[in-house]
Amino acid sequence: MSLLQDALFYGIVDMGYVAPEQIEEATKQLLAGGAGIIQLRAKGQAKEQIQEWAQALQPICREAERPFIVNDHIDIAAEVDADGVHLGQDDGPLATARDLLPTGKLVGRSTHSPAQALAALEEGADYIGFGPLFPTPTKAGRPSIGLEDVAAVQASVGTQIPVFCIGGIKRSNLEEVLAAGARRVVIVSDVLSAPNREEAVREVTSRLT
Ligand code: TZP
Ligand code: MG
Repeated sequence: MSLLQDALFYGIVDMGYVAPEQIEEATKQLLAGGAGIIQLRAKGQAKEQIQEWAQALQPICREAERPFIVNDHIDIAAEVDADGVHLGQDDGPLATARDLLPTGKLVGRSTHSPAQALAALEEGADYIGFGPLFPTPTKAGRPSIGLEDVAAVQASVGTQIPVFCIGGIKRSNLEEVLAAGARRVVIVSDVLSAPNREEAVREVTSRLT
């Protein structure tokens, strides 16, 4: 299993952008392009359906030796032996996930300010998402936070755990995100909507090293 520490690009298989019949292919494309970690995100879908998808993706990620994370659902992560779970600010304490998952599983947290980033570190998060940096249809309604705090969060929290910048990042604005101090990114819609997803991810990962 590759280490979370090695992951510079965090791929999200977001079912808002992936047709159900393409879920395995899309996951393989993100992995082939160099995604260092994969999350299944399926907002508004029935739990039975999410578990079925998670069950399908777990062996693909295991085979590729990259961590597989389930968004929101600790019980599904446990059930399919995922490598961890990702929780938002309103998804309860990280300790709940620690209690319900075997030792060594990853627990990530979404954060939207430097204070939340620090709180997540203190709560024991294995990594954080930090954003949305820019407005994004993938998380409509969540105010964007801009680039001004990226360098400080990377220089503080980012020396302890991986900080993945997220939200409205595209190949076309990646340069300014990196110039602002980001080291690791999540890009969802721009790569999932690309005509060649693997190529799109490869372009991103080649610029992150
Ligand atoms: N959390 C903060 S922004 C976001 C999530 C899940 C969406 C990122 O998607 P995109 O399409 O890369 O803006
Ligand atoms: Mg959540």
